[in-house]
Amino acid sequence: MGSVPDDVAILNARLGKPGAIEFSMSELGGIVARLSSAAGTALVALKGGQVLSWMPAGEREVLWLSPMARLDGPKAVRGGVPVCWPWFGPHPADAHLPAHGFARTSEWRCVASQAKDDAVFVTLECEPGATARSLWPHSARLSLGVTLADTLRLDLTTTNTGSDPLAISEALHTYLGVGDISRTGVEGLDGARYIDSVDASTIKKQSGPITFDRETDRIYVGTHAQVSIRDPIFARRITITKEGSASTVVWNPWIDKAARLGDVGADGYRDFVCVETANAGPDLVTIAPGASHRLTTILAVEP
Ligand code: TA6
Repeated sequence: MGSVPDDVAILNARLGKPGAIEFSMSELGGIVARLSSAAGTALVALKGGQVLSWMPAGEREVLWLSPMARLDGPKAVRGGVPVCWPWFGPHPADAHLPAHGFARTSEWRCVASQAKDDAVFVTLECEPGATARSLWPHSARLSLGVTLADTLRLDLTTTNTGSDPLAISEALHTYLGVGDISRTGVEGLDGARYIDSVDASTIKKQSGPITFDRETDRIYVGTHAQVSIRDPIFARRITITKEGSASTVVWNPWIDKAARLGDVGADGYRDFVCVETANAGPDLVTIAPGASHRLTTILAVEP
């Protein structure tokens, strides 16, 4: 048995819950918290505060994770639920800044844990380094609550600790595993308007379910709708309910963009769809000094 790194041993002593919450050094090269209950298991990395896995009891993995995922490099991990904050997509004013902000490449620390009945909770807080703080000269606290029950709930809370109003955009950029993207449908956005990012950001209106036969990258705006992903191959429906979110982003890179990204794997584009609980595009969030905003996504799986 190799020696357990001190920080893992300290985390387990302080925040571990036998049979429910265990910290370990992942073979991906970073510390992860494994949440377990009768309802299933989940894995949360301290890097980026990123949920990497959710397996409800008796169900296959719900989230997709890049075969190239590493927790010990500077790159964001592709897959699971990346935290896009304090901006979504390219920085609105400076294209040199990292896409989707710096939370997903920052170290986070676990500050609370709880296991009761069939629910297991951990709370993580983002610890942006000096570089991140230099990129974004504002004062805010960012926390992520992860609740494993028969659903998986993520609560991303921004607190404005400064003296000026704070404007952010954000997303819980969920990668959902599917049997075959070309057989997958996303339902619940019929009639919603969207920004089509692969067609000169043209504004369009959704008609019926979203299906996939090419690169698809859309920000549905002004919508609070529950969305479901119909997967006939895995014979399941994943439902996403959200709070504090006015946008839903739907993305699949398809063949050429997946090849350019380089960390999707051969044909990996077929294996996932991103349905993201967000505040993006025109749906900026402005937080008054001392106030907080919570972005919540709740995933459920039905046969
Ligand atoms: O959410 C869709 C999107 O904004 C796409 O435009 C694509 O860039 C994707 O996010 C992944 O971004 P990443 O920086 O993780 O490669």
